Amino acid sequence: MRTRTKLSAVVLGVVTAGAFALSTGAASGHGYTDLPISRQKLCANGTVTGCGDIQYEPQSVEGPKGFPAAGPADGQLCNGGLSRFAQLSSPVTPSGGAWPTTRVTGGQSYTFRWQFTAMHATTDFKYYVTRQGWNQNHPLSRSDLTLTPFLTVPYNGQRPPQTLSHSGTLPTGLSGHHVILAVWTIADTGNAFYACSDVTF
Ligand SMILES: [Cu+2]
Repeated sequence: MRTRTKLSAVVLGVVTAGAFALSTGAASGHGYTDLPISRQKLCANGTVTGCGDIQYEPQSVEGPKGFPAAGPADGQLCNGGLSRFAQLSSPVTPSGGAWPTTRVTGGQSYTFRWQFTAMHATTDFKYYVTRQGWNQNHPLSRSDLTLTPFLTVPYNGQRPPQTLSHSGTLPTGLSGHHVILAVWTIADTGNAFYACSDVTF
């Protein structure tokens, strides 16, 4: 009897640990930008079709943090290094068309917006943009980007609200199609969330 009690306590402990692992795993993906609208949100709202799994979980583009020194490999920046979301890094949509763009103006203020399904403790938000003359015919790589962010929003380990907006000035000297790479760096894990938005300056 004593043995059985002990055993069930052990079993209960294992089940609890398992449930905990499951819940932290499920919490692994949790935020995306919708201003300017990101590729994952365009897939989720049906504007771009045939995207695969990302249409059901636009918040899940989670990869290693530390970009640009670390982070996802070149060619996988827009999908956070996750092969099942590789469509996000393709220079064209799954049907072969151009990614829809948001019109923006260099030198003017823009209000960026994130939607979160899990409000993780946050180090900061950083925004990068492609250089003039970037290679638009391959998956986005470091060589395409100005590797100094044009906007950094420190967050000091706080948890953001469900919807977070912040403003910054868009860089000057750019024209035509560009990609803004938004990076949400988590304070208490080794990860960050990535979102690419196509814009026209
Ligand atoms: Cu999460």
